[in-house]
Amino acid sequence: MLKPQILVMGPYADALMAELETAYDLHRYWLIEDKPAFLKSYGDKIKAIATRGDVGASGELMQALPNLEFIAVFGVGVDAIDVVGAKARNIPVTITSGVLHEDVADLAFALMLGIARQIPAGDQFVRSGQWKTTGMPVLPRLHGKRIGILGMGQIGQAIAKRAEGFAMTIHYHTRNKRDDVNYHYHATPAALAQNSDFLVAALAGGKATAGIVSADVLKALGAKGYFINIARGSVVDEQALIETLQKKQIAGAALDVFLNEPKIDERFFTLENAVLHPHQGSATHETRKAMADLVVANLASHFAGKGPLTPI
Ligand code: 8YV
Repeated sequence: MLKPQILVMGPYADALMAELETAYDLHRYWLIEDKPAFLKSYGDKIKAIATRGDVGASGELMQALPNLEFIAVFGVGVDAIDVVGAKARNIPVTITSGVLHEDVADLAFALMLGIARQIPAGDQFVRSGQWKTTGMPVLPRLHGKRIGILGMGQIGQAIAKRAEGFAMTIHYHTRNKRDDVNYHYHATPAALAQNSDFLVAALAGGKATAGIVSADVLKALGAKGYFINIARGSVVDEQALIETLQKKQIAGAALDVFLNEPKIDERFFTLENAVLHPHQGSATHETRKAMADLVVANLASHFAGKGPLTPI
């Protein structure tokens, strides 16, 4: 029997590519030079897209695939995918929910401690020999402070659980107040920021949340506040964030995500009050394996006629 043809949008780890290769006829979209010609010849043969949160799948591409049945995402973000178009065609979109939130929450705390206790600067301080002649400055503590979590999905809740361990007071904002959590709710992002020492973005990207961390929200966070982003670069007004950091109007920012990754705004490089990280929230061996397994399992379930396992 012929293997189903799948369009893989961006590279996966070798093990996942090899596993997919055993069951499917793979087309590596990122390596195809003449994409329009490819879509003309193969567009009607593609049954599924396997993609990543950061790479996505555009509406234009999906239109060139008339027999597309399924989209499997390696990741939880669907902001780069035409979800509305997929829904209109009854094409399920699956994500790797339930397996990456703990690691992303771990990284949020690494970043919070990294910026507040200046871990990268401390490393530099020791290596450069400065320690021999002077001491590092004394810094604000994290323990017992107020954390403001923007978004209270799986990742937000995993962050909140860790915050309990740090005896933090937990505040949050979501579009609608949740009945299933006991944290302090704020109706607007600005009100949340005003009540936060550490404001952590843990919400979905996309149009609905673009720039939700605005100049006003950063202002409300104040000169002693820190901003942490493990969500998407799009959720913050980056221009405002850079200016706010340049003018030291907040204490600092620790960022795992940016606009235009990996070619981010180079003004970030000059900011001493920022810790920068290359979008590594889910990048542990254990989680990447679980994510890969879930992509494989979702595709297998679909082609066995059993439907999606972890749809959005
Ligand atoms: C993934 C992410 O690492 O889940 C997401 O949306 O941003 C990350 O966890 C990324 O999608 C992998 O390419």
